[in-house]
Amino acid sequence: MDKATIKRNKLREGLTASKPLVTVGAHDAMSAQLIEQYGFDAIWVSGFGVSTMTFAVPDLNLVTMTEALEAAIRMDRAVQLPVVADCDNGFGGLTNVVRTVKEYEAAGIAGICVEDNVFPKRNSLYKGESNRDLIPMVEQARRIRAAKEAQSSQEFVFIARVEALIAGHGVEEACRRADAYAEAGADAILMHSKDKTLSEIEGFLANWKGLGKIPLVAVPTLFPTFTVEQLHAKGFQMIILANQPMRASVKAMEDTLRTMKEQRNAASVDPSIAAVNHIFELVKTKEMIELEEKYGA
Ligand code: SPV
Ligand code: MG
Repeated sequence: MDKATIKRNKLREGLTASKPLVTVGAHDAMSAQLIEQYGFDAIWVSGFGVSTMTFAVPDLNLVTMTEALEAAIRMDRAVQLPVVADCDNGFGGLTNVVRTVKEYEAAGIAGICVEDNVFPKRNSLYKGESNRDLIPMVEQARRIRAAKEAQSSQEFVFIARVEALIAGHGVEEACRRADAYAEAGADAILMHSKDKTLSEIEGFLANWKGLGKIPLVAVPTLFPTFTVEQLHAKGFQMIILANQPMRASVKAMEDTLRTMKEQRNAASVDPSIAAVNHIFELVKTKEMIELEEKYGA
C-alpha cells in the first residue's frame, strides 16, 4: 500500500474510532514534526498559521492554492501522521474546489477541509459578523458533490466546514447546512463556532438529526477550557487545536528579541531557548552526515 493510502486509512480509522482524533495545527514542517513527536493523532495545515508564519499576511484568502499546497506537502513529508489541509473556501468557485481536490489528492495529502465562506474569506475568529457572506447552501452542496466526484481514490477525505454559527445565522441554518453537505457526500462536518459558553454548539448538537451518522469536527479555539474528552462525549469525533504552536512560536520569538535588545547579548536568552544541539538532533543531522560518510564523502 502506498504512503498516501496508509495515511488516508489512518485518518478514516480515526474518524470512526471510539476515542477522539486529536489534531493540532501546524504552520510549517518543524511544527508538524513536533506535533507528531508529542503523540497527537493528525496534523491540521492551518490556513491562519501558514498565512501568518510563511507569508506574514492576514488570513483573508491571500495565500494561493499553490502556496497552500506547497506548505501542506512540506508538512506531509515531515511526518507519518495523516495531514488534513485547511483549503479555506477551495480558493474560488466550483471548478477551483474541484481542482483543489485533484491537486491535493495527487500530492498525497490525506484530506482537505473546505468552508462555506465566500471568496475572499475572512478568518472566523475576527471580531464582528459584518461583511461575512456565506456561499448559498445549494451552491456549496453542488461544489461538495463535484469535489467528491472528482477524487480518484476511495480513501481521500473531504471535510465540509459550516460557518453558519460564525456568521450569526443560528442553529437551524447550521443544521440545514450540515445536512445538505453530508447529503452531498462530505466525509465529515466541521461545525465552527466562537461562542465561549458553548450554548450555540449545544443547541446544534441537540437539534441536528445527523449526529452519530457522520463524524463531527470541532475547533475549540474560543471555548478552550473543554477537554478533548469532554468535546468527544458531546459528539465531536475530531478536535482541532488549530493555532497554539504558532502562537507559542510568536510569543517565544518576541520574548527572546525583547530580552536581547535590552541586554545587548545572547547569553541572556540562552536558558530559555532550544540548544543548538537539540535543533541538530531534531533534523537528524548526525544521521545525514553518516549517510554522506557511508558513500565515502
Ligand atoms: C485555521 O487554523 O486556519 C482555521 C481555524 O481555519 S480558524 O482560525 O478558527 O478559522
Ligand atoms: Mg483557516
